[in-house]
Amino acid sequence: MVELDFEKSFEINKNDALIIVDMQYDFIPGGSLPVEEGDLIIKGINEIGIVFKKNKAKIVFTQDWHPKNHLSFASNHKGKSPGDEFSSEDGAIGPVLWPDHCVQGTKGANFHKNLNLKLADKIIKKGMNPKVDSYSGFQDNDKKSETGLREYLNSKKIKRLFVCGLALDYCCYYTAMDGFEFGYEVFFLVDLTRGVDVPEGNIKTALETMKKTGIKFLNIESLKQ
Ligand code: VGL
Ligand code: ZN
Repeated sequence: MVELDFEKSFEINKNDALIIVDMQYDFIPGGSLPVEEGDLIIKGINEIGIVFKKNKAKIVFTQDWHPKNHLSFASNHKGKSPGDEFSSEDGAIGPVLWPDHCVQGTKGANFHKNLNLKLADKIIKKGMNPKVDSYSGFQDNDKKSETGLREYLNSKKIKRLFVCGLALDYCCYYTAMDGFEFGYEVFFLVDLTRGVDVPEGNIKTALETMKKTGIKFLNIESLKQ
């Protein structure tokens, strides 16, 4: 395990944003790219959502939203299977290929019905370019185009980000790292995320890298008030 120091008690304010990453059917057990225990974090996310709302913070949901011909899908590469290593030169796709997931307009791309969508101030869709993946809620993997998240947060004068959702070692990780790079103070809500751990050890590496970078860690208890 990675040793994490948790911040203690916390007051949320109007310059904070809760970023709820990819809480869609395909990432939840029963979906096509299921994250183990992904369903178990829904209740806690709704609970802290109320705390953020009460304190006038903003709440953003991200949504993985791929066309059917997306090149992150193994099915779009001859002879490849989900989980196979694959990296395009510019970092646009990889380091592995995925099963088809979150295809626009399918049930798998929908937010889970138990998620309180009334909390959403903004929904950011990502991963629409068939040739480029977008793990981060901020921008494409090749860093050539942004999703509009940064513009939105800046227009609301957001200073601190609180990241939760799926999957810990992909979309949550990249969103948190970009948030830090873009100058926000970033808190990772560890017990409100779950990871895929592909390749094995990836969750540990993600946590270590975030810790080294200066991202802080919080658990639900420090936010409930
Ligand atoms: C994700 C893999 C592929 C995620 C999205 O939401 O973490 N992972 N697309
Ligand atoms: Zn995806």
